[in-house]
Amino acid sequence: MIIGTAGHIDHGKTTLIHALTGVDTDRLPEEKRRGITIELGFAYLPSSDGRVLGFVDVPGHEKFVSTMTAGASGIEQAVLVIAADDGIMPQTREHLGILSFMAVKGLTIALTKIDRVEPELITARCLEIQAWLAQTAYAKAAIFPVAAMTGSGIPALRQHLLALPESITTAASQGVRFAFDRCFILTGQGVTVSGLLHTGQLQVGDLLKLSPLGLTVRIRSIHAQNRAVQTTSAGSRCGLVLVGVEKDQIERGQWLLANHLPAPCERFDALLTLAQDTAHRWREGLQVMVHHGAARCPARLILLEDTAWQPGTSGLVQCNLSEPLPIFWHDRIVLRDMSGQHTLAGGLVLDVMPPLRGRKKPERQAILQALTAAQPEQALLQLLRLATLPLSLQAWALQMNYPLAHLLAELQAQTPDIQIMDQHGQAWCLLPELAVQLHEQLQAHLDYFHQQQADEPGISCERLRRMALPNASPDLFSCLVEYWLQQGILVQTGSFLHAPGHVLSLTLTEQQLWEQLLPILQAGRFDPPWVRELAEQLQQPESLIRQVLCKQTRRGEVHQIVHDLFYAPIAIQALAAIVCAQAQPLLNVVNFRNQIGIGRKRAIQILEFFDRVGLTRRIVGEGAQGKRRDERLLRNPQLFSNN
Ligand SMILES: Nc1nc2c(ncn2[C@@H]2O[C@H](COP(=O)(O)OP(=O)(O)OP(=O)(O)O)[C@@H](O)[C@H]2O)c(=O)[nH]1
Ligand SMILES: [Mg+2]
Repeated sequence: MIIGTAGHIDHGKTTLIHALTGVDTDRLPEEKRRGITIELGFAYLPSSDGRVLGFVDVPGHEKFVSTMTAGASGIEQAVLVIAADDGIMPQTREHLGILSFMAVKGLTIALTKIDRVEPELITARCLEIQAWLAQTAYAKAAIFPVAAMTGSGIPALRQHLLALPESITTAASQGVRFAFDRCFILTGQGVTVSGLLHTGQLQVGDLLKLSPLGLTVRIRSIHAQNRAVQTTSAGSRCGLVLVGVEKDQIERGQWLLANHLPAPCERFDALLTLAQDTAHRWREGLQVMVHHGAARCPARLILLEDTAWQPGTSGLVQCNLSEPLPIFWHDRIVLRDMSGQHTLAGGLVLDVMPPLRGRKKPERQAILQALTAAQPEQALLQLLRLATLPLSLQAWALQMNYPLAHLLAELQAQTPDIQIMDQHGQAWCLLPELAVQLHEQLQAHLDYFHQQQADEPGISCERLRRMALPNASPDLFSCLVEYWLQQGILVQTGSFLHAPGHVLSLTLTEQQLWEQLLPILQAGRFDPPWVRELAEQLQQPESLIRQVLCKQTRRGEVHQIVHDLFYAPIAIQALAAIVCAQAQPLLNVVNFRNQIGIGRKRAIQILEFFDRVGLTRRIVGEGAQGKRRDERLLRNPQLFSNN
């Protein structure tokens, strides 16, 4: 377990860590000369049961609050150091605020330098500290009066820290997120970074993504507490020697991420809690410095709520970062002013893919409120209750950094009637109420369409989407169509979608004529007669022949190649099979014509028909030796295979 420190300058953090562990964490010459901590320091305390406590020493100087913030990121427990002679000072307050913004769970108070004050003052300080803590989230924090120089009180504090319980998390099953605060060249080894593994498990040889750069790096070796190890898991601090990156490409504040995790984001919505003592005026467009892990980035704020924005209150905002950061759902951020003098607020990240439109609408605020739920499945369940469209579980699993299977299992355990539509691993999910509502919506639009266009056999998928559910993405809609087809709510004939009861029927005369036409077209195979020839052969008006064939085209019974030229399905299937066999993956027009044995002009007309319906796509351009290229690429080989 890692324990952070906090506290005003010179209150004795470094001396206390030395007394607890025997390690002097102020190792830089400048730190020695000035007698203050500038960079983060680390020390380890092994316990008799084999566990190791890691301490992060942070600077107390007001100029280095951002370094302290980096040190407080991702830790569970902290020791707030308060010198008995000084008492509560400005950075005591500011650091405690940062610990609570970072959601550090447990706090212990070390009242140091008690050798410098009278015993009455120690009691008075304890009372003073208790009264102050009572107004914060750490009212129950234990206070240990100590003198680091003499060792008085140190054993009791050490024992208390070693006995702190480690919380049980699911972090090990999540994707790797490793934040580093130091990078250097380790002699004889190479580029090395050291930091905290927030989630996941690391193993020598793993390939990770360096974020936000996007480079892939390999872990050559892992070093924890001065020895090489093969693996390490969430919650531990370690050093990693990397392959595949130069020293000048890495800097403190970057992350190493599991390869499947999403790209960094530039915009996110968050719930802010304003610092107790901030006098800042909160307004739309306010520029602030966002601290995330060991990274800092300027951002512009959009206030999503009409609240008072008073000290200590909370409100929803959108942060627009000047550079992308690898932020995830429920990450903690700290907001400071641009000059780096004041801590303004802390934030809980709610959505790293906020919609561009309607960001201040009440519906959106309800969604963000739902996303404040502590557990991912609780948040998703509430989102499902608010949803007007199926939810992409895949997208949420990524921004929450939870395994999809884990989320799915939790959701199904809580709501057994949840419906999952799985297409290409997308896993869209919805509650039965929404399924009914979407079905009604679909039916109303289909009924209206069939009423208005009684002569049409149905509607294309894209047109139906724009009509019935314009807010659904084409991917989601095609998944819904699949689902409705399976349920028999919707029927597909050729490329047309229609209501189950809808049939475009022929009159008796038309039906009789069709029964004569089909065998002629089938016999014509790759070169069937034109409408004019059919009219002559059957002694019928051309207009009637055309009318029947057009109607049957719409019903998917025959295919129209060009005006007045129709092919029987059997011929089209045979032609499509030739196309599929020849396209490797490109199809050459000349070869196609030679094989079917008809004129070049007709061969092209047939291929243009296949382009139109989506079997092939035409590719024109400059070929080898300056020859003009005219070829086809196969797009959807299944199109005519099961008709
Ligand atoms: N008498 C006495 N002096 C102490 C005690 N703890 C620390 N000091 C002295 O206080 C001074 C500051 O101690 P540090 O441990 O460097 O304080 P710090 O909190 O780490 O300071 P920064 O890192 O700069 O914020 C040093 O001169 C220490 O010797 C203590 O318990 N008793
Ligand atoms: Mg120090």
